[in-house]
Amino acid sequence: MPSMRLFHAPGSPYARIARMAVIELDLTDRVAVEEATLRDPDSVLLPHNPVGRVPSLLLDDGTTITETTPVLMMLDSMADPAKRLLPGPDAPAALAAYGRVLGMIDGIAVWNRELRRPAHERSPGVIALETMRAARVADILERDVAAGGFAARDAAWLALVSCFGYCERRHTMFDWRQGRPSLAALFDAAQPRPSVAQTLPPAGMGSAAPPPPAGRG
Ligand SMILES: N[C@@H](CCC(=O)N[C@@H](CS)C(=O)NCC(=O)O)C(=O)O
Repeated sequence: MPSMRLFHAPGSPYARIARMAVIELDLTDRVAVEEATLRDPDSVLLPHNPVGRVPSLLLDDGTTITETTPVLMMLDSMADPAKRLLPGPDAPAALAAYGRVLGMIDGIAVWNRELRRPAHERSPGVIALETMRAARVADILERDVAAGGFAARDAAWLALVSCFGYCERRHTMFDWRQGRPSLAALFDAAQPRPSVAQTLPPAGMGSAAPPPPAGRG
């Protein structure tokens, strides 16, 4: 019986990184992955984590770790050292790649949240800023992947696959594949891997979700 609980929401790109990590690190028999509702006063998560965000990892001594990177640190510490996902300061390029993708997810999350507001509450300024940020970072990621980056299956790779998996299914407004063939190829090649295939987010983001472009989804 798993003694730890990883709370997640199926659509969360952050929680997906942690869910993928549990599979990549062979921790499925030690960590139970449980769905939690978000922004819900009755959520199973709140008694353990007042922040109320996923991923959250509840340890067997009652400690709850919140935020993706600390959760990954804990999961890494439980795994075979040869499989560890988080780069250390001795690998600054890998650390930079991981941070860059996390920053991209933050921007996409803000953009997506803005689109889910009623039309009269949306900020065109925020949408314009996040649209530009996402395109700018994705262009650099395309360059990085074309130059051989993201070849290792580390935390940056998990974050990259989760980020664009979110765009692909829940933020279809962003046509991230356009002009980014290396990124698209890396993403497509990742799909059969069990950690990816078993954690696909549901399609759609609610009533404001634009339909995916023809031929996708
Ligand atoms: N900085 C956090 C972000 C996590 C996050 O924002 N998760 C979202 C789901 S994508 C959440 O739990 N939202 C619930 C809320 O904001 O109340 C991390 O790295 O884990």
